[in-house]
Amino acid sequence: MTERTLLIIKPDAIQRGLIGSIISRIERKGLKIIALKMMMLTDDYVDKLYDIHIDKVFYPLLNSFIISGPLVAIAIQGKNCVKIVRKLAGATNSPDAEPGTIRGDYGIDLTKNIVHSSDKPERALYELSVLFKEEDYVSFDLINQPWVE
Ligand code: FUP
Repeated sequence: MTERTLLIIKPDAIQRGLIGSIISRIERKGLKIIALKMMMLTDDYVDKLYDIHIDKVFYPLLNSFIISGPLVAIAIQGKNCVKIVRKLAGATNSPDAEPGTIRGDYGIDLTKNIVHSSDKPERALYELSVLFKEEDYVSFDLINQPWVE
């Protein structure tokens, strides 16, 4: 199967009206969005999404931030999309993120860092499975970009 990844527009970015700006960067890059939804997560979902961080000292702060408001979850499909979306997002710690990246342009904080993006293809499939069902994915061709799978 072609690679898929998850991008989450986090509650801080929603509050600041950045949904459109972030989605337009994905489109401008030429990536293919195959599912998209706005949702409020409960504790259980955040525990699943961030299972690898559940025992870390920063986890309670991260969890309460993620449930503090709505977020937008976006499934993206295409060759190398995990790496490409990570590059677009920029470094996790916003002050370290390069200008031109999403966090470099919009973020100043580590926890409230605007977006989440999966770091590996296998991890992406797991994270996507927490938020999407298989039938949520739309199958279509980008007719102006026949090279996008
Ligand atoms: P990333 O791979 O970019 O999602 O980053 P990490 O897996 O390292 O961290 C997951 C989330 O935890 C990040 F969005 C930021 C947050 N975090 C903190 O809030 N405090 C920390 O000390 C480390 C990470």
